[in-house]
Amino acid sequence: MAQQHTMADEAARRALKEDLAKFNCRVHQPDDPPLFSRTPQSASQTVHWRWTDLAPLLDRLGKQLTLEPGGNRRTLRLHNPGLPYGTTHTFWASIQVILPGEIASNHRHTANAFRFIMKGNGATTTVNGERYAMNEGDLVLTPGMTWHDHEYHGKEPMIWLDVLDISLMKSMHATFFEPSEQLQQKVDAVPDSSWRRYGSGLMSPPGCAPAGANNPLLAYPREMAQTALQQAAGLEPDPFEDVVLEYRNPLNGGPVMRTMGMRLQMLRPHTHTRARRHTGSKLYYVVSGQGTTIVNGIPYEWNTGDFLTVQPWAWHEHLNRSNAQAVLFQVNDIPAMSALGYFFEEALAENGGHQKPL
Ligand code: GTQ
Ligand code: FE2
Repeated sequence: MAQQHTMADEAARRALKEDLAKFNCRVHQPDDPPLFSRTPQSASQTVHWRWTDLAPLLDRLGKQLTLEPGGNRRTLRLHNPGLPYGTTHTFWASIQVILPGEIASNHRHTANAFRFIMKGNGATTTVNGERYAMNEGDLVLTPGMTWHDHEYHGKEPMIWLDVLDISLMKSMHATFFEPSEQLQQKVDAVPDSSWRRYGSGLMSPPGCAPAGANNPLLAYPREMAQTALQQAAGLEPDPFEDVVLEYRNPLNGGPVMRTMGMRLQMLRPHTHTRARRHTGSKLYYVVSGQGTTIVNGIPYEWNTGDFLTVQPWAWHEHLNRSNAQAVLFQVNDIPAMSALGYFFEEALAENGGHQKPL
């Protein structure tokens, strides 16, 4: 009886299919994949890019690709083979190569972007009239729809990590891109005013800190970040990330961008963190040192300059078996996932069972 019922229902669904199509309607078909999965099933893969592979490729990009005014930047994109595009389902990470004397022309776009300087010193970026230095280890922001251009007058090629929330922007069908008539913007009379107001992180001028405002701070220099991380090393360690700090909006303590979060993390010698999994994606860049990240049971042995992206909802834990500190820079999409109510995390209990919620 029940089986007859099912067969009749399946036949009815098939019969409906054609009639409904005329009206741009559908019903679930017996051979359609299930609407939901019990837990996240991501096509995005865990991917490890080694510095030893990237370095010669970047060298080749620098020698063979030209930087055209008004055109694309000279970038090596970290592509996730499980996805049609992007490093993860929300962001793109690329390594930009800029040569002495070059200018990356002024433009703006809806995608939020930031740069973490990998190698070299002496470039500058101008963001809505404010000019900031780009030196190794610095983080500089280009929030969505701000005008930006970059300039470099050093001796050696310079490289930095660019991360943009392009996949998220595309899935939201909100792409705008505007090139500028001018190669570069005019720099303000006070070229770094938001740094002068908010850069200390401790204090800011009275009356200019409206609660909930967008992050006015555009530059997070290496020196201050490293000092903060060393200070944090005196705290009780985080069980999942060891010593970890988040770059913050000085006005409200929130993440520095609306869609992406950035962290600096230190794995002290001989540490082994607990395993955790969460929705959303992240990418690690190894600033210094070496270690291992175990993702769903597979060990990824990383070294200075490597990148690792972790598949959403994959168990992962970190090890540093060496005698030296390892420092990781991390970008994640937790702010976007949280804002939408899609952020979930789970810890692996000491006894191996799942413990939730965190
Ligand atoms: O430097 O403005 O990697 O617009 C991709 C798009 C960098 C940039 C990228 C961009 C930029
Ligand atoms: Fe850009």
